[in-house]
Formats: sequence, C-alpha cells, structure tokens
Amino acid sequence: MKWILTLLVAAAVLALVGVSALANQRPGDADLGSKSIEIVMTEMRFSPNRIDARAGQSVLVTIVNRGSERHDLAFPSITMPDLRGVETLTMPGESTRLTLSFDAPGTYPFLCTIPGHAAAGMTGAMFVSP
Ligand SMILES: [Cu+2]
Repeated sequence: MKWILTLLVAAAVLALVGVSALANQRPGDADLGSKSIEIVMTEMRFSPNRIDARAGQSVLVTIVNRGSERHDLAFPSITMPDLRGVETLTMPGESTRLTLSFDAPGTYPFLCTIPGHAAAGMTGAMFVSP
C-alpha cells in the first residue's frame, strides 16, 4: 500500500513541476503574455493586496467591491499613462477593470484614496520582476 502512496505523491510532484514549467516565461521571450487577477475590496482591505507581474507584462485587474462603501485603487507614487482617464472608483456591488503594465522592475504601492481608508489598511503593492 505504501508504494502506491509514494507513486501518487511522485505523480503529483511531476504534475506540479509540469505546470510551473509551463507557467514560467523567461525574460526576453517574444511574448510575455498577459494575466488576469481579481481583487476584492471590502472595509478596509484589498484581497489579495499584492499583484505579481514581469516587466512589460499586461495584467488585467478586475476590482470587485464587496463592501458597503465606495472604494478605488490608485498608484499614487507614479504616473500611469495606461490609467489616464480610467476611473477606478467603484460602488458597492460593482466592479471595474483596468489593465496594468510596467516596463521597469520594482515595487509599486497602491491604495484606496477614499479619506481614511489607506490609513485603516486599504493598501497593497504590485511587484514587477525583470
Ligand atoms: Cu476604500
């Protein structure tokens, strides 16, 4: 019986390795592809409160307000050409989509700009790797 379990574990590990190899793209690949993430906003947090991406990769972010107050998601420390004209203020029960893409690796903090919300914990960051 034990060898069957060992076999199953080995198969599971192989499957995980296969998936991660497929998901891994090296810098310099012609097409970095894009990814999607959903961030739920409630009082007073983003969940999850981190976004991971590679430099140049497009990330389609859907922010969903499951709270009882209005919320938004903004990057105060940088200029975001892609976000020009995009209003992220989202009413309870509604959602907003935005596409993020950063050319330079780094950590980009974001927050909810409604007064008091960031101080109460509505903060997060996007981590862009080379
Ligand atoms: Cu908020």
